[in-house]
Amino acid sequence: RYIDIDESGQPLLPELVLHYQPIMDLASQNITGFEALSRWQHPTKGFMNPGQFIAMAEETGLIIPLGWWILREACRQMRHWQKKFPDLTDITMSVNLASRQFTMPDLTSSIQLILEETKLSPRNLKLEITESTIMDTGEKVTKVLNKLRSLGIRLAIDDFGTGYSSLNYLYQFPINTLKIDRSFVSKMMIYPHHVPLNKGDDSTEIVRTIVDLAHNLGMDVTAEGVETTEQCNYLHEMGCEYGQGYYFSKPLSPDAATAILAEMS
Ligand code: G
Ligand code: G
Ligand code: MN
Ligand code: NA
Repeated sequence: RYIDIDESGQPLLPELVLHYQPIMDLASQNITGFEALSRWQHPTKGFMNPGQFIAMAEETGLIIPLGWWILREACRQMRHWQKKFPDLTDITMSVNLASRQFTMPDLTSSIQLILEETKLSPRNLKLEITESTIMDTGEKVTKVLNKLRSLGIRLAIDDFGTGYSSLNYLYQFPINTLKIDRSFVSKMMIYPHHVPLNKGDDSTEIVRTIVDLAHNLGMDVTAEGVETTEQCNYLHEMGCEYGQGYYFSKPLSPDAATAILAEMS
């Protein structure tokens, strides 16, 4: 079996749950998708931050079975929502792929099995791979990305702007979306409300440059960490297509996300 979990489909860690953060179309203000984010409610230690336990799971190798469970659960949830709300044909589920998952030799066949098992169409799945994972993977990265795209899955580069992208590579990659890291979004000094003290304090031109770069390479853009109306409007004016952040919604429990979808349809 490709996933090391018991037959009931329960995760290795019963306290692991997925929450779902809406990703909004900045023009229509509709939900275009969700990002699945892992949450670990430890029975005695309380809430554990995914930044910590994902890094630990990467070190120990546990990320492999855990990552497959996360992917399958997110696909299952999206398929469930599509059955419940038949209008949701274009909505996408974004799932983070850890570096160790991305470099697995059976990556594409395992993903294909999960899609077949959950009956989710590949066009409704978007994999988020960080800029550093993509740039650190070496020669075979283009082949892996092309294979994933040929299945019909969509691809996003996560945390864009924090790593060191080679533009020579970037333009060859079959990427659909650049996700601008939230550190750049939060440091946009938007006139006339914020006047930067020093030139380096204002990331507005970095954000504009990333948006233009993405469009010139045929990619669309999602801004992370949108927290204010001003950021939302300004990003939309710059041509950024999608936004995600506390301004729209925090990551939601499955029930809370279901309630929002019910309201929409
Ligand atoms: O949800 P939160 O902002 O606390 O997440 C912190 C970090 O953990 C983010 O970088 C996010 O991408 C990562 N993360 C959350 N869930 C997952 C997951 O299911 N898989 C992987 N690989 N990373 C995740
Ligand atoms: O690295 P990644 O993009 O996967 O991280 C997503 C993380 O960002 C999640 O842990 C989520 O909780 C967090 N997040 C989502 N929206 C916001 C926001 O508006 N502000 C801040 N500070 N964090 C956010
Ligand atoms: Mn992400
Ligand atoms: Na990010």
